[in-house]
Amino acid sequence: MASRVRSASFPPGLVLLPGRLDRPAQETLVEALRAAVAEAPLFTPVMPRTGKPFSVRMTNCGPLGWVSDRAGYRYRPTHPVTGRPWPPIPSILLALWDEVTAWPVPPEACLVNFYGAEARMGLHQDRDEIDLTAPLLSVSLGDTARFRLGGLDRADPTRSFALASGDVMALTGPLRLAHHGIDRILPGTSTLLASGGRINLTLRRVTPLTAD
Ligand code: MD3
Ligand code: FE
Repeated sequence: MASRVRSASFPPGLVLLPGRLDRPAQETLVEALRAAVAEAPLFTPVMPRTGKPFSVRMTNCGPLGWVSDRAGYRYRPTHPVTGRPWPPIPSILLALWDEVTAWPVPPEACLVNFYGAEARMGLHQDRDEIDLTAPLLSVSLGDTARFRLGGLDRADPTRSFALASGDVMALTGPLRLAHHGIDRILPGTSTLLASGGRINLTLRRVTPLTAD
């Protein structure tokens, strides 16, 4: 297989599907996201307590959206600025979730991260979801990013690899709580977004299965 990354080097629980979305599918998705962002504008989250702004701008689709402000990290059903419900998750993403994860219930949150050339995301864990057994699905669009993956302990060794436009990554099992971050964006590596930058979409299940 002509993948850019040897999947044999990955720990169990990580599935990387390089180029899973072809260019037309990426373009369709960007159009759907433009409509979503028109309804739920990108906002700049700030760190709990310190109020330091993220370099990444965000919005969400779906019944729940992830937000961060001085009060903390949490999921909420409405946009923090407009107060309106988040727009629906684009159907192409719901289909992708079914195909790749085969999880019995749909995702509740699609976090949309927008990275300009200078944006990054420090090493962190995602643990604000109540159901930590559900998989997590990530889709990358636009400029390539250098992604860093560590272990369950912050001090565990890390590895890094590239996430390019159209790449899809699923995280399951113990890896769901691994530390991870975005070291940097490689500007000019994609023509998908006319003004450059990178979009990452993360599909998440938030509430337990039994809540359905
Ligand atoms: C590996 N976003 O929004 S997505 C985030 O590219 C976040 O924007 C990154 O980390 C981005 O929280 C990475 C891929 C991802 C998401 C969650 C993970 C990888 C993960 C959880 C555990 C291990
Ligand atoms: Fe994360």
